[in-house]
Amino acid sequence: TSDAASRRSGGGGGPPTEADGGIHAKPNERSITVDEPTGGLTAGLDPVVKKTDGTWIAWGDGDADFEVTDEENCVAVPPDEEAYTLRRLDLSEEAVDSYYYGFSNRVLWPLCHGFPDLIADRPTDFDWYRTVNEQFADAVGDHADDDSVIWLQDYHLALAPRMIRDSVPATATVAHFWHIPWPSPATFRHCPAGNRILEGLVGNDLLGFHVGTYADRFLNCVDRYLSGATVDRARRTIRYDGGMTRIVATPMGVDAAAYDRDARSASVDRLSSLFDTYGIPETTAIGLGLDRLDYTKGIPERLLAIERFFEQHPDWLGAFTFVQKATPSRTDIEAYEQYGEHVRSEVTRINRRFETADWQPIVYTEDVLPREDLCALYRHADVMVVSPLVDGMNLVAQEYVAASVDSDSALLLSDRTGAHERLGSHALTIDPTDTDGFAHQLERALSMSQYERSRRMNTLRQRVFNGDIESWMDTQFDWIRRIHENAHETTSR
Ligand code: GDG
Repeated sequence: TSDAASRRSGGGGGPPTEADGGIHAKPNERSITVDEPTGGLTAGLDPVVKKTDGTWIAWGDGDADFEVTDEENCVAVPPDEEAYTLRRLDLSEEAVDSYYYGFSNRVLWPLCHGFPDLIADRPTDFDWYRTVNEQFADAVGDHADDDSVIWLQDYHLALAPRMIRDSVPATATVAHFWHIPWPSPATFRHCPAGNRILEGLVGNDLLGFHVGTYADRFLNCVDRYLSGATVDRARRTIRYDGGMTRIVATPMGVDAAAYDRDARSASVDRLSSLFDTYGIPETTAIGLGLDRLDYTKGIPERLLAIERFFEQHPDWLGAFTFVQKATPSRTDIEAYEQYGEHVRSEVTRINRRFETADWQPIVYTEDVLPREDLCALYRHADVMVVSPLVDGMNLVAQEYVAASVDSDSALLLSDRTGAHERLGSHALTIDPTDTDGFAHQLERALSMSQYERSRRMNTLRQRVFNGDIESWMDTQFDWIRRIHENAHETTSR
């Protein structure tokens, strides 16, 4: 980790709600317990912030279920280590509806994932988005000094960087990581208040994306839509209003060593009881899907491919079971509610078509699995199917590889994920909308020789271990350190 700054403040837009997963501090007698997060952002960042001894600022819905330790609504977490300070911004129901379920997830999420038809721009949502970004900027101001590094996360905070930049000392560094894709200029055109979003983001000293394509699309959007900005594509820098923003592509990894360790210690008993609970016959080959119920994740397309696979290869009936774990998410938004209904009805339809008295082709659950069970399933699954229509990175693919300690399984990976840039050449690539090609790759994965499976998996494992969460964090903080030192040198001259 970096020692660039003596004090770090993180701005986390990711909400600590059940929907996306998060850090839940709960009363347990007089102590606090911290649940495992189930959203990619929080799952990835929790270990990072633990190492920085900083302040994590995140919003809550005003229903804090833990006692705050001071007037700034701060609490030390995790309680046994006190590794960082969590500061909660309590938002009203109306603010949550407009800021989170509104502009963040009815506008920016569909826009950035290339679903402009799903954009629903309700009248006051942008105003609330701006107000909550201001609240974050103010809270950062309470903790920042001239040596601070402020690290913002994700699309919930696009306006805050400029607000922070204008209010903290010039030597403080403002960095941001955008966890989802960035759209092409043709799609970005649909963004309400698009100018304000771009202007907000170029308030950062550093802006990171998972892959070069998103970084380049951002530069193209700024070049096209933000007048007064000077874009240097070769250096990936933007000059605007006297400041400079560096754009970088730094793919996020997972805590590979921890998944490896937990998969090795996953007991056979644990797996058996999991199979018992869900009625999975122990003798069948297992396929696994693990996603939030989100229209970007390609779950219905996956189910169609599984149906096609059984149609074309009836010898696998009763010999292959697909386990789909789906986490309901953002259910206040109609598109998500409808998506969930569609997925459930497709599972029922396909099961009715093929099931027998003692076997179901698709075992579907929305239960949150404890990490031990997740690692046991990752290790045991013969094929992991990661088939989003578009996904910024996708951590599940990398977790699966890290947990595949026996190197005897295969990964089917959509070419529309950030993860594909790193893992594509040794995973089995799929176009999620090509049902026949998808079904073919599934059959190929299941009938592949042990030699080829382990050759591919060993290479995947090397890549995931080499680009783990720690190396992602080191790369981010190397950039931050450079920018931070440069700012200090410039002001002391
Ligand atoms: C966003 C971007 C990007 C899921 N179910 C359970 C569980 N999980 C954990 C997984 C994984 C995480 O949730 C999901 O992460 P993803 O990366 O797959 O997806 P998003 O939530 O969409 O994340 C994505 C990410 O941010 C990081 O930048 O990769 O592109 O969309 O960690 O393991 N964990 C447990 N039980 C479950 O039932 N314990």
